[in-house]
Amino acid sequence: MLNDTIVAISTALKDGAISIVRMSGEDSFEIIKNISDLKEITANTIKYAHIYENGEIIDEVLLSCFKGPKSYTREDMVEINCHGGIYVTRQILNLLLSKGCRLAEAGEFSKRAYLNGRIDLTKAESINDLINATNSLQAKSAIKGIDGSIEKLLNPIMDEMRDIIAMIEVNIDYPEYDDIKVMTNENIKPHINSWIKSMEEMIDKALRFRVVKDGLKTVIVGKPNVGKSSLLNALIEKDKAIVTDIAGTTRDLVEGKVNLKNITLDLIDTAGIRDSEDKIEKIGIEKSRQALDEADLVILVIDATNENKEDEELLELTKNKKRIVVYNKADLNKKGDISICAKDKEISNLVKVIEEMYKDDVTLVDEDILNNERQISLMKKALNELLEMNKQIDETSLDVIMLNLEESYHYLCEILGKEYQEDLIDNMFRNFCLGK
Ligand SMILES: Nc1nc2c(ncn2[C@@H]2O[C@H](COP(=O)(O)OP(=O)(O)OP(=O)(O)O)[C@@H](O)[C@H]2O)c(=O)[nH]1
Ligand SMILES: [Mg+2]
Repeated sequence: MLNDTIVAISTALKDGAISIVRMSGEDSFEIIKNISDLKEITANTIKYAHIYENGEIIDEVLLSCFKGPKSYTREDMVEINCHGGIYVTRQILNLLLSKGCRLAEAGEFSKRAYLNGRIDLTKAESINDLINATNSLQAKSAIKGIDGSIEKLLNPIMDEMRDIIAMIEVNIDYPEYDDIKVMTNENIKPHINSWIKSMEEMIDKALRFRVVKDGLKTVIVGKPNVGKSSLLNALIEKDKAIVTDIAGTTRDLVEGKVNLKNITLDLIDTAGIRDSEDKIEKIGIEKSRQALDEADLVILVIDATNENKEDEELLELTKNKKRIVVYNKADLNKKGDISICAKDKEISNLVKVIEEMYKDDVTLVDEDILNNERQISLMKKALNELLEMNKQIDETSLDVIMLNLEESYHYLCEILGKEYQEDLIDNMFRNFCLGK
């Protein structure tokens, strides 16, 4: 039921100076008049008032009244700024519930904003992303999302697709109509190729940005005793992993998190990879290999005093991964492009290389970019439709091309949470006045 009046405590329920209880729905104004000394509602004002229960004042509040559609949900809304403190806030909530409000479900205010057409689905997602942001990149991209970045990103390509689909449709349905451009497989091809290119670019950027935004899964590998655990400890500035001079010290994966200037590394220190007969160590080495498979970035550590064939094997094993090779134990021997001394926490040149490596991806925050898994996977589906069709475009009839294009377009609409038929039909009417 969309028209019932919902209520929730919008601030964290703990002791504090102020709490906000928020109400939305058609009875909001009636209900607030019923429990307070506010008798006249003037939209978009903040009024000083008292809340009453059984004739007694229970709190002194500020009431913000928003007249729909000029409100967050597009419905009539009231925000009650009451005194913080769990008891009073709950008392006001219970009072509102007893007057006919229903307790809002999680996210229901934003859901109403979406259903009432105030925000599209990507904006609703961004509101949630902003609330859950833990670093500046996440927060910045969420703010852009709330501001409509996904719509801005998709609009040009969607406009073009919609026009082409509409033109094909007219070609098929009204072949006698001669004001319209004749559509053929040949003149559709360049459009499809350009859409494929932009979709691939959107996916690529989204994946690159997601890594820097949500944390880079960084796996430290190397043969035993090269100083992997020492490097982990130096990076996280804590003695988390056990360090000894015994080869095979680390058996389980050890995790740590470090915030560099612009990116977060989710670090995993692994068991040194070698041929081992030890049962426990073998399991650890198997885990190292799995972690390696899933890594966004691999730091391969080589002992500068003891480089041998085993390191070559690891270089081979990691050659297809995004990788940085560091030579450790610089206090004993300096070697290679990136030389560090993990024991003494001298690792600044490694940190610099990592920051440099992702510098461009970090600046993607300033662009309009797909924000999450749902959006990326729908974009992949839209792209796949075009790729499949492109393979056999020369043998395909115009109506099959149109169906495939519609399918692809449908996925783009789904990113924004739009009804695609409606969208297409609107455009048809806008561009052509057939049959008048
Ligand atoms: N001289 C010197 N010794 C180091 C350095 N880094 C680590 N070591 C020493 O190398 C030995 C092994 O260090 P770890 O960090 O445990 O090495 P690891 O690669 O994690 O070893 P495993 O867990 O057994 O695979 C310890 O005795 C460290 O003190 C360094 O920069 N210089
Ligand atoms: Mg170790």
